[in-house]
Amino acid sequence: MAIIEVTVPDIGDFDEVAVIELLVKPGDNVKAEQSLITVESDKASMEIPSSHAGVVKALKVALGDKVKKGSLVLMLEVAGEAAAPTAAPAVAVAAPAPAAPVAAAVATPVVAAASGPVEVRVPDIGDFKDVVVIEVMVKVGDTVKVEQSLITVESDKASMEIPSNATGVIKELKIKLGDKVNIGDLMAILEGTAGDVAAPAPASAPAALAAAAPAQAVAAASSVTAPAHVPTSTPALGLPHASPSVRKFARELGVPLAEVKGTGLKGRITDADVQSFTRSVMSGAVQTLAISAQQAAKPATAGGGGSELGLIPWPKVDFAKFGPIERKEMSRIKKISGANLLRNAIMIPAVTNHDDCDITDLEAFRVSTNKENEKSGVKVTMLAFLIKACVAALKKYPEFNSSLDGDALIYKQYFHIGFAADTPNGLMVPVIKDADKKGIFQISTEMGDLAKKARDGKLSPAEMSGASFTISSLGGIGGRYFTPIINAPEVAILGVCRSTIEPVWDGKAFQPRLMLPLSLTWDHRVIDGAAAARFNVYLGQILGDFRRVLL
Ligand code: CAO
Repeated sequence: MAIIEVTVPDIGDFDEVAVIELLVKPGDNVKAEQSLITVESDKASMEIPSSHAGVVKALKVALGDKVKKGSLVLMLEVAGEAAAPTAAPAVAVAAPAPAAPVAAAVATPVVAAASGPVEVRVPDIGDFKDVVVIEVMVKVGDTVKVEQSLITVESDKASMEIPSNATGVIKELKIKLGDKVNIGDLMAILEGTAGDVAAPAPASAPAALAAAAPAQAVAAASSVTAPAHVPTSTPALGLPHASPSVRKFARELGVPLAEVKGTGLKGRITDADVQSFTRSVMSGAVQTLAISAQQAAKPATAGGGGSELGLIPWPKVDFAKFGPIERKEMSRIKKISGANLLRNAIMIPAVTNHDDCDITDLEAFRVSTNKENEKSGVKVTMLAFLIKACVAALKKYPEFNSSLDGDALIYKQYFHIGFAADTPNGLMVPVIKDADKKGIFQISTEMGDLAKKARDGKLSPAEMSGASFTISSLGGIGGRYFTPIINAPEVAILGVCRSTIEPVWDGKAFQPRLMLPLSLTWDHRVIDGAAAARFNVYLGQILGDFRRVLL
């Protein structure tokens, strides 16, 4: 056994790059070529792999450290007396060119351009062939400067931005998303503005491409120096799919890229995605997992002990003094939903209106419909009718189908209805998408499927997101009324309990009618009491005579 030092190899022109990810920890068994850390400049990111197989004894870098060629990454225990050099790893980006031209290229002198059209071509990008254009960062009419990134290309090992070697206005773009490019390909034609041109273009790799340089140093790397390779931008190691500049942007804002949904090519995360995620978090529409987890980690009953709100501390009681007890950790779902419920209960000035509606005829229709369709295997419950009735009421009173966005309201023109489902692991809220476009049977079938998935713990995040209004039905269990908590960023939720036969005065006599108790909770910042009362009355009218849905 021998302990060797693994250091950062020649990483081209990168003087000092930040460590943005630690991919291993002490005690880990690593293979030769396994990536150890990810480093990043503003133009490229790359992984530094191990040159040997062994066990990590000590990490010598921390997140945020700046490293350069020769910096110690970690101590590795390797088999054998002396660590035998490993063959230069098969780094797909290895470029045969010596390091010198790259360094020279970075220092490319900028010279005055002749006025008139200037062709901007793909420079020497090392061994890369047929790399795909995954992002075009400029458009015709844009003024670009030397070194400004024009496109991002991606191979299976790297993503990198390709900058302009000239200053000017883009007259023509010669590439588009999805194109495959090689050295020398024409990217754009600029109208030079008596500006600058870096000479000579194709042969010189610009700074952004220095990411390809580390591989050039591989052959020269000592036996204990880890060769570098440029990482794939596919999230093989849990890395989100994003270009280095987007990663940098996200890091500056503190945005967890793993939680951002990419809308670019192949789900790639763009600057706009990071901005829109930031806006959603700021408006309260989205909560990062880190914040959810922080809240969940606090005592759920105490909601963080109360100190944040200036309340007296939550009582601490030694229950065992009073009798036998058993302590059980809450499920993950309960912790996360608890944190969300607590926020919603505290943050929303919520009011609940209770009402009853006559569903005698609808129940008779439901029972006869189920009888007629006994063989189909689809059973219709009152909840399917409630979803349809709510859609009609949401159309009539659109503020119930809205969300607050700062001082504005977002009126949703879709009707995605969440329904609370009781599962062994806790409360989950699957969503019937586009309920306005679906019939009662389809809604019932989807509800059955989603409720089963919820109970089996198989609901996907997509199946639980996007609701514009939620219904919580305890009708199958019992009870009279309750005060459901709004599922932010929605602004209202309907609670339903078990229907019972009640004596209802018809002007002459009491009649036995089947009455359904409704509890509508609404956000008083958005909805007024009168609107809530009208919503319930209208809902009752529809449930009382379902033909009104057609009106
Ligand atoms: N009044 C009277 N009976 C009702 C009723 C009502 N309002 N709603 C449902 N029922 C009946 C159904 O018709 C069914 O009767 P049969 O067994 O005779 O056919 C029975 O109650 C069971 O219904 P169900 O609960 O299986 O079906 P559903 O469509 O009403 O609800 C679901 C589905 C997934 C929402 C439900 O199973 C569930 O999980 N409910 C709990 C929701 C919850 O926990 N809410 C609280 C959230 S806040 O903590």
